[in-house]
Amino acid sequence: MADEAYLIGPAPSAQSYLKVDRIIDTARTAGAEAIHPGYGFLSENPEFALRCEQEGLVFIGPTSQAIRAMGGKTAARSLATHAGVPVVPGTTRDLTDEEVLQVATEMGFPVLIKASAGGGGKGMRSVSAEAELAGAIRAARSEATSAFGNPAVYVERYLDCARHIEMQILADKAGNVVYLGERECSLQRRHQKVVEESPSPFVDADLRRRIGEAAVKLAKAASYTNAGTLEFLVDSAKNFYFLELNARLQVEHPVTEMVTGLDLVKEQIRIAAGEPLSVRQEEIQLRGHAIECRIYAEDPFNNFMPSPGRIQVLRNPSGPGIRIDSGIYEGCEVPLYYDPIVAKLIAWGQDRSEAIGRMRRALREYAIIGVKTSIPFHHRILDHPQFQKGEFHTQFLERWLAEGFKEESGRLAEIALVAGALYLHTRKPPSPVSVSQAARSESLWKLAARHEALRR
Ligand code: MV4
Repeated sequence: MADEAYLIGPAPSAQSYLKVDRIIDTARTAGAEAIHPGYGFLSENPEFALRCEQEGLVFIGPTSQAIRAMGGKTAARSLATHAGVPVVPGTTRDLTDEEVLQVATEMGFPVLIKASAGGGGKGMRSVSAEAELAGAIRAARSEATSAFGNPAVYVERYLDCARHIEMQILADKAGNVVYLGERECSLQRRHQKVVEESPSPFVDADLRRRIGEAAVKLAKAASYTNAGTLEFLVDSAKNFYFLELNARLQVEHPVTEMVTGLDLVKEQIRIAAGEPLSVRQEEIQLRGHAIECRIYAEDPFNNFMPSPGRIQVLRNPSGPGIRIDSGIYEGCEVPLYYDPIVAKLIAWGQDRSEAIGRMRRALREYAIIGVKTSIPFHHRILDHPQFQKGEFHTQFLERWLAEGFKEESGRLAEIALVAGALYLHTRKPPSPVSVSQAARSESLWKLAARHEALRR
């Protein structure tokens, strides 16, 4: 869909997408005025934002200073504390191993050891008793060193069974800051989000206003500009605690776009161009409910193993309230080099139940053949009574998966497709045994994919 394309280097991101010089050179070659950094790669890299500033290119995001100030978790925590925004009880400086023990003992278990330079759950270890402490410190420091090149850690009280709620903000260069409502992001597996929604079924108007005002206060204290997301934990008593600020547009921003009617990338570009926000706080209305399913090319029935390969058949769902942000097409190759997300399926409805209904229908219509996807997993989540009641928390998915997650019921549509392929191939009704064997055979998938009758 791009008007122009430039080669930035070989497929591995360390030799292309993460090479600051290559990106700057390419922007020069293309005659670009500005760079939108996307969600990953260099999007929260203060050196990259600084290089853009120095080269006279507009970085569509916060200033390098603001990115740097929010990149350190302990610094962000003390900024929040000074701004009067509640944080999870814990330390605001880096600790030695002895200090970790001392703080944990004073605070009482369970505690969470977190990488000071980190974010997104990397270098994070929960500890429920003193005996586990030494091992957890070692693991957290080593993960922090390889991920961030910095072994520093600090300690927070571990909030079990809390909700992970994030608040979207926009801030222009004139100092206007607005909040655009929350996203419920508690459904995660190994710190990968699986389903997000807005509004959160757990957040009422009063809590939304209190979290929103806290987010605006913190953004102003940090002289933050452009789009940003503040992560909070909310406990069952509806106390909220600031966790970290993500200084970029996030993958799940479409659910906020669907309920606010705003185009967040357009707002980002306006802000970067020095224009004021297009809306005032009192003009922002949250309408209806939106849910996003992140479609990953991985096998939910085989421990979520990445499943690269060629997309043989692709049929996108459509209809009222359905949006797909996707990077795949029939015949394309899903590479192993990058994050396995291949599409985002978003459903909007007048209320949560209509959004769920539309999402379930769209998931049924979605046909991706050639790679395994998380679609059957999404069916199971949307069918779960606790999801439907809106009663879940950050531990929900991991605990449910630990109980065992069975293959059969989620695979009915795929098994029907294989049965159809077998029938067309042999002109005989296939036996259940041959279908279930065939469903595990790659060559049959390819056969099914080639059958024109089935494609239609
Ligand atoms: C926490 C927490 C509980 N207590 N901090 C995960 C990503 C990072 N941004 C912050 N995260 C969390 N921090 C305290 N003090 C729970 C999470 C968390 C989580 C933890 C385990 C399994 C899934 C999770 C999903 C979202 C947030």
